[in-house]
Amino acid sequence: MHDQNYVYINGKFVEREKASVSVFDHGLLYGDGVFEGIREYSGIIFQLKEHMVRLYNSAKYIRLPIPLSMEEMEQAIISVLRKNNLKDAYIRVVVTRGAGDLGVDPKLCNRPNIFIITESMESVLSLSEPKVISVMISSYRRDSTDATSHEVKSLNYLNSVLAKIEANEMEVNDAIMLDRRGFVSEATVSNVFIVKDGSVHTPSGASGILRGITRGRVIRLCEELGLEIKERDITPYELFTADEVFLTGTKSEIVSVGKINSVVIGKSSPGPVTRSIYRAFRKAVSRREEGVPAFEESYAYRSK
Ligand code: PXG
Repeated sequence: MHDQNYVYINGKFVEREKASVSVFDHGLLYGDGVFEGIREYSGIIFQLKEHMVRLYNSAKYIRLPIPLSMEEMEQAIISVLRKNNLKDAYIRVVVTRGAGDLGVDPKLCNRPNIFIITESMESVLSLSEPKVISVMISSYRRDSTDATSHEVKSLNYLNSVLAKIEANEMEVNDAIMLDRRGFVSEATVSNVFIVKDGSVHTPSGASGILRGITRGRVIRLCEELGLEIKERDITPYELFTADEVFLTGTKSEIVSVGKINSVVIGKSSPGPVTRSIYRAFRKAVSRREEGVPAFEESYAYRSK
């Protein structure tokens, strides 16, 4: 960890240990807010524009007006990476409803809080092969699209936290949740892909997934690699009998699933299609055109 790490809070840099918000913040009291998890690889903020669009759409859905323009938010992210001199980092952008009273009504919260936390993070993509993990099917169903939908990247993550606790109790790495209908949805903080007979399949928005930025990039990579890719409903049977299963997410990047419950997936993990997607993703992450550079002068943050 960087020994002088600053957090951006509402336009100011605050030392990590001193960074705090009110106990009356509805983000804390009710999970009322939105966030993004973003990666910077070799000074390039990977898919920054896509993350910004998702953040502002999440905020729109929960009727939370963000008091910064998208451009100002990008500049704020760049400023804190520069301040902490981080070239390979994980970036957490959080916008909460702000302080109100103890009631649930957000009307009394008139000043959203914006904070940006950055940490140095090495990529697992330095490994030549994807990591292999074991997962379980969670007994918790994914929140549906007409409930606290994970299409919104909100601070309301209890559904994932409970599934993760269950995975910890069962001594596996993660849990895959099914949607209300019984189709495969997603893992706690990553999207699911299966490979069958050389083609790639991933659940669609109908199963209440967060439309992951990594998922989106992997779908395009499949197209670039000439692989057939389909977004559709996937049954637990198809998951267990797939040739390969892998998960995608900003933090975990691409990981291969070797076992679900006690069932071994495919012939070997990681399988050949997962490996080729992983290799292509590895090449993509630090390409200049895949994101926004944090350390080029034209993007310099001008503090007032
Ligand atoms: N589904 C959910 C529910 C998520 O929270 C993803 C999929 C993957 O999306 P991206 O855009 O990252 O490809 C996420 C990712 C973590 C962490 O520790 C990740 C997320 C949220 C909180 C923590 O990896 N979101």
